[in-house]
Amino acid sequence: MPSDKQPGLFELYDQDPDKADALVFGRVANPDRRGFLRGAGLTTMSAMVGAAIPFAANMPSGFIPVALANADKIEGKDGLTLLNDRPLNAETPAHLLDDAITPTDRHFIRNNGIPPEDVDADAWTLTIDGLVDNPMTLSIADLKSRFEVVTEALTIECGGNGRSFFDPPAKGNQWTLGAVACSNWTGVRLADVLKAAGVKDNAIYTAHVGADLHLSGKEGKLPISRGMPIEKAMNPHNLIAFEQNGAAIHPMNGAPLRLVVPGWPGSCSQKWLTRIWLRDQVHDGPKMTGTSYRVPNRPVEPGEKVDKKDFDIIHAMPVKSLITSPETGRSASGGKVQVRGHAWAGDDRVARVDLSIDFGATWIQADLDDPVNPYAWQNFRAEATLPQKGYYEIWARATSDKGVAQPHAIAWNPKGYLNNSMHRVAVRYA
Ligand SMILES: Nc1nc2c(c(=O)[nH]1)N[C@H]1C(S)=C(S)[C@@H](COP(=O)(O)O)O[C@H]1N2
Ligand SMILES: [Mo]
Repeated sequence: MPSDKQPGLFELYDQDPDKADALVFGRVANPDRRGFLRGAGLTTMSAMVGAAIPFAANMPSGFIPVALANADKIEGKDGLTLLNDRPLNAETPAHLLDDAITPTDRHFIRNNGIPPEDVDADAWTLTIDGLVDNPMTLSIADLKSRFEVVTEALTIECGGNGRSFFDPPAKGNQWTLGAVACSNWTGVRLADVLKAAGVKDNAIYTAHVGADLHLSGKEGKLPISRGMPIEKAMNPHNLIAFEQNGAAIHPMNGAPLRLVVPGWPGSCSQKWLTRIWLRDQVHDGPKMTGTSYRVPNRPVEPGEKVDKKDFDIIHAMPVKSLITSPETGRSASGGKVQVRGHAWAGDDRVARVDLSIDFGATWIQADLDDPVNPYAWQNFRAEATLPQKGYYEIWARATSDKGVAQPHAIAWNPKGYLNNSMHRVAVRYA
């Protein structure tokens, strides 16, 4: 059992309803009542039932709101699949990611801890400190007035996207395909802010701090704090963002301020951002050490035990594509199928996307758009002709401008990261 085992609400209530209440609702004053519905669980609970809970204090101990027990709805999100409720993790089915720019209500959620409550954007500050000449603390208004504000479409993908397909399985959120999105993000360039702070020569790594709480609820204990080498931090497409798709960032996507570090594991993109600390060593915050967001530095056999010292920190994400139409399992009424999707390639560009309807025997090259800006996913489309009635699979394979293509099989690794094997969609020509 990993020490960071994080049971969900259903699991908790099943095992120990009183403890579950204490965790979700804070201290239970009266064993027959929840007392004050407040503290750690309230934001998440309200977000999940889609409204405030005026009579929360009357809810009996060990009682799960019926709306929550059937939770498929998170306020401001549409059609996401819930993988875990504590912490909240939800992904988007592939066919709901069809838009060129992912609407906010379809952007996945990956939380490691408890999001901050009662966020006040006007009072929010970001501190830049550590190995800088001018440590500074800036409000969001300061960021807007002191630095150029830019909007870019940026792809964020969780390092564990695709984990559910690993065999033997890997522990962690069982993401299928939908822990990826490409929204429009508005903010200032991280590089501009770091330059203004004056990065000292001996700074080699960033350390990111957010305002979410560790699941234990312990004050000052961070659920996640990751960083990146200073060379990546200076990439002009990393944003300190305060808007998502032209409006406020969704509370579960990091409002009011977050990092967006496209091309690298989503974990680099700290939400609820309060501090960026520059260090003269590789950052060692939670989820930076051990085997978190690391893969073996050599090919390993499925199921192989790998020594901790043989793991490297994941940098760029691999080349990948997603078929967003047709939806898998659909019937095509005629023999023609319009195929659409997106492709992306970490720090690189996608050079081509090929599709197969005959289990990889032959391939057709899809039309592929340029990215609207670097680090936006690229849209592709093609018409596939199914020769006769029956069952088909549509496969997509992207190739980067470095000539690297998606593999057929998963390169297995113990923690189930970086699954970029080809997406397969089932279609029946009926
Ligand atoms: N403060 C904070 N930032 C965070 C996380 C978190 O739990 N807390 N999760 C990270 C991970 S693992 C991913 S994949 C992305 C997901 O961003 P999203 O939830 O907006 O889709 O946020 C990252 N930033
Ligand atoms: Mo992630």
